[in-house]
Amino acid sequence: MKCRICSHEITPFMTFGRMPIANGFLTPKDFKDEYFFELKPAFCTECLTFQVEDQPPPEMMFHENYAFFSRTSAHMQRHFKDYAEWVMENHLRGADPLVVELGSNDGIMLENFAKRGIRHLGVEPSANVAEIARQHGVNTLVRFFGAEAGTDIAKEYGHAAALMAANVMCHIPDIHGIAKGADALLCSDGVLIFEDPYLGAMIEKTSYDQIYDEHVYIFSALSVANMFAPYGFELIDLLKQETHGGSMRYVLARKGSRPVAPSVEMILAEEKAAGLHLPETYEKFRQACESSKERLVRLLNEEKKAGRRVIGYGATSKSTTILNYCKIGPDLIEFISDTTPIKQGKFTPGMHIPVKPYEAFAENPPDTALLFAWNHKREVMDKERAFTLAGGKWICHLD
Ligand code: DWN
Repeated sequence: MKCRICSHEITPFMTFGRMPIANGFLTPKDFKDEYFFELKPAFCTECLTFQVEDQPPPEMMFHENYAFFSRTSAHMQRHFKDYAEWVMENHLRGADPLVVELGSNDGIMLENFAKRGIRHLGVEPSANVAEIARQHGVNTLVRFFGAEAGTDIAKEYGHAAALMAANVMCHIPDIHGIAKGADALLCSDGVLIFEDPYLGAMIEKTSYDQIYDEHVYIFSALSVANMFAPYGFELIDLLKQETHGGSMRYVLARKGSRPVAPSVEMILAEEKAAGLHLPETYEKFRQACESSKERLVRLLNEEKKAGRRVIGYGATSKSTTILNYCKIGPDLIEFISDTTPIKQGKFTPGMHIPVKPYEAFAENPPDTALLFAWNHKREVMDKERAFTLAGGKWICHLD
């Protein structure tokens, strides 16, 4: 395959096997037509970008029934409020600045700008989540962002002081289109700010479940610097985040237009020390994924043998990779509890484990809970103190 960023010839270093759409929760009548593709990650030694080889067409992943709503976590609501306030304090200059967010989901971040009367626009391709954003007072355009959208928005609303994204950029194969759109939309000292699950954290934890259809890239600072350099952008700041199991916030501006923070040199050096630029790191990662799979399947079989009920906690997108890679089905996990109404009463993609409302977990607690929403561990542990104190056991593929 050709690298999506620099067109260098690259080869996947492993396969996770046949995968369905990660957020494609379905009913039994849809089982026979379920879409599958092979999930194969690859690393480009030229531009240092970690990416997946094949990705289903975007319309199959992001549509009016998209199953992920950012508001489902109280912790994430706090995070986005802090993110918005940080942008306001550090990066909004001039009178009446415009902020644009791509993939603004249900408006969880932009509502903080809306409440302060700051000019804002969300650009969100999934109509159902965009509608929720509008209900929260967030101006939202149902559209994919790219070169054309950047130009159109600049014409209609003027140039933006900040173009932001959270957990979105890594979903977009055409980063060149984003860079062109950012160039057309941002004013001369405007900033492009985005955060996504971080490659450094994924390699360190073997959190291979960050890899699924929607996540076409897992970024590092090294790769982000290479991606945007041809369009005249440079990294001016990097901030590690705890969200989504370890994320990075990247801040870019036109070269020379803003001072570069010491964090940039520091984190680039840290990434080299961790070997994120070396192919052997990914061979070790492949081995670590295989060991993690063996261990989880062994654990679940031991639970089954001991006659213990196991229930999954959080039907995350990430869990689709775990379940299908490890071939874990309803014989090992009775059901998965999830607070998202659109997932409830359906079955998980590929392995077809029932998804039930949270009440099903609370009313008849299992012996063991497999924590798929491990990135929300603190919030879940606070909520589930009674289960834990009563002897409920927690397991996770990362332990
Ligand atoms: O990039 C993406 C990230 C940011 O969000 C998307 N591609 C899709 C999504 O990924 P995810 O589904 O892995 O995200 P979460 O936030 O790990 O999903 C948590 C799931 O767990 C939700 O379905 C809600 C559920 N949940 C629950 O049932 N009880 C969550 C919490 C905190 C709970 O207490």
